[in-house]
Amino acid sequence: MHPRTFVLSSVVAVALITLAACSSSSSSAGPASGSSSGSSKITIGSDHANDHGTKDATGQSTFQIEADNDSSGYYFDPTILTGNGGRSITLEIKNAGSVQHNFSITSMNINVTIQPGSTQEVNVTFPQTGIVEYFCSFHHALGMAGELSVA
Ligand SMILES: [Cu+2]
Repeated sequence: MHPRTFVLSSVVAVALITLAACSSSSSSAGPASGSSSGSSKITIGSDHANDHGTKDATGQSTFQIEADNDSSGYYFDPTILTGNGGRSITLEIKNAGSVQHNFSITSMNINVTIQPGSTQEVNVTFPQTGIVEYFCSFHHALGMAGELSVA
């Protein structure tokens, strides 16, 4: 091997190692910067949901949640609603966004569409254990989902 060729290949090897180190560090920085911008994701069942917080409805007979959209995406606020296991509650779902949204719970046969600026009431029951997922049928794949869980 010519000495100069050897030097060149060493430089390439070092460059490749540096690239690998850069790409692994930048991929770990991605989720961290995402959560600091307030549009972090949580996993609900097998879905990824845009997380806009948790609220507790323990002891309440009605509770308002918002279906909304902004520059960060499509979401429910709160995204996680906790309450008494097995207890029924009336949710007042307000569409605070600029487009049609929907509130669906497959296991309860709930599928309600809400116009922008409107509110729809829906009776739901908290699970005894685990979670029940709710989602917007229009924006489910974009992370517009949430869950009822036991406080
Ligand atoms: Cu929606």
